[in-house]
Amino acid sequence: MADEAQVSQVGPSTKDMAGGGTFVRSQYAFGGWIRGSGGDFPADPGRYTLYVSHACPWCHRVMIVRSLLGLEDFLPVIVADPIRDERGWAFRDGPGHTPDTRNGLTFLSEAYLATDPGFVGRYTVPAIWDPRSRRIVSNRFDDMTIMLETELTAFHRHPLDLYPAALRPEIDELNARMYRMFNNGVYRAGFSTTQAAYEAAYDDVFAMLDEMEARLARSRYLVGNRLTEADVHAFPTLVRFDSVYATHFKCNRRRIVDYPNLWAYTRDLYQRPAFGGTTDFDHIKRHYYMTHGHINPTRIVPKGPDLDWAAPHGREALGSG
Ligand SMILES: N[C@@H](CCC(=O)N[C@@H](CS)C(=O)NCC(=O)O)C(=O)O
Repeated sequence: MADEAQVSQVGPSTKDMAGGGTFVRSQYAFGGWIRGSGGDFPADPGRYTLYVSHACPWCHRVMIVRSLLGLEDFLPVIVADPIRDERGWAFRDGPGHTPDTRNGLTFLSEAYLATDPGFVGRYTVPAIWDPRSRRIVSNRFDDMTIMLETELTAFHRHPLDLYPAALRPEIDELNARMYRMFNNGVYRAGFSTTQAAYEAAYDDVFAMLDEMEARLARSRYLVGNRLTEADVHAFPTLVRFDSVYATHFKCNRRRIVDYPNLWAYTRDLYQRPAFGGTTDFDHIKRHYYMTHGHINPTRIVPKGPDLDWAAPHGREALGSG
């Protein structure tokens, strides 16, 4: 547990809000790619460090893909303390996190300011750091999974095509909609400062969940009845939903356990090491409930819910492994 005295309560600042009380996620600063051959950032195993928080759903996607493809040795990880104060993400000892034993950073801000001394945005995870050029390669979470899947095939220890060429248009279309309505929709609901902005986000979240529930009645996976980038995008928000978003972000029309197909689908994925093994409910719950003091000023972390993640999901009958 972090030293509570030094923790302030951090939420979105006015620069994150558009007119009408709507939360707008900040834009990416660094969009470099580690390339299979050539380029500024060559594919050198063990050279780069991936900085993550286990609380963060965008980091979770990268962690899932890294594990599914067996890229752990290629891309070592340092995990931040889930409690973030106004200095941003920090690397120190605590349950499930450590000091930065690879590059010696105390705060993620040091990497941002080394890359661009004039940087004035938010210091966000996930971020990939190159110690050789002392630059952040990328903090674009949506690029990162595609980069691991398509540029680093020579290093995949578990060959698996999560982004098949024939399915890319459908995956890209669904992912863009899921991002707007669901993955970022829960944040728009939770960080809204007007009733109207909150209700518009809430309606988007549940419209998207209804659509996903209908798709998953017919098919084990979201696209092409095989595991793809679309499932990797959906899972981090689904797995956090009942523990955090339904309460903390007021997305309370239904819980995931109330949707038979979505709940079984989320368990189906959770029961695989790349999904369940990268999910840390302690970091997730302490981060949201203790870092957003404008939403939860007491910083009390709910004990529940009790969810049976090991219950049989019964989805094998829908086909594809
Ligand atoms: N890098 C992405 C966003 C990733 C992101 O928002 N990460 C959150 C954690 S889930 C973060 O690091 N926030 C730090 C902050 O807001 O100060 C972007 O720029 O849109």
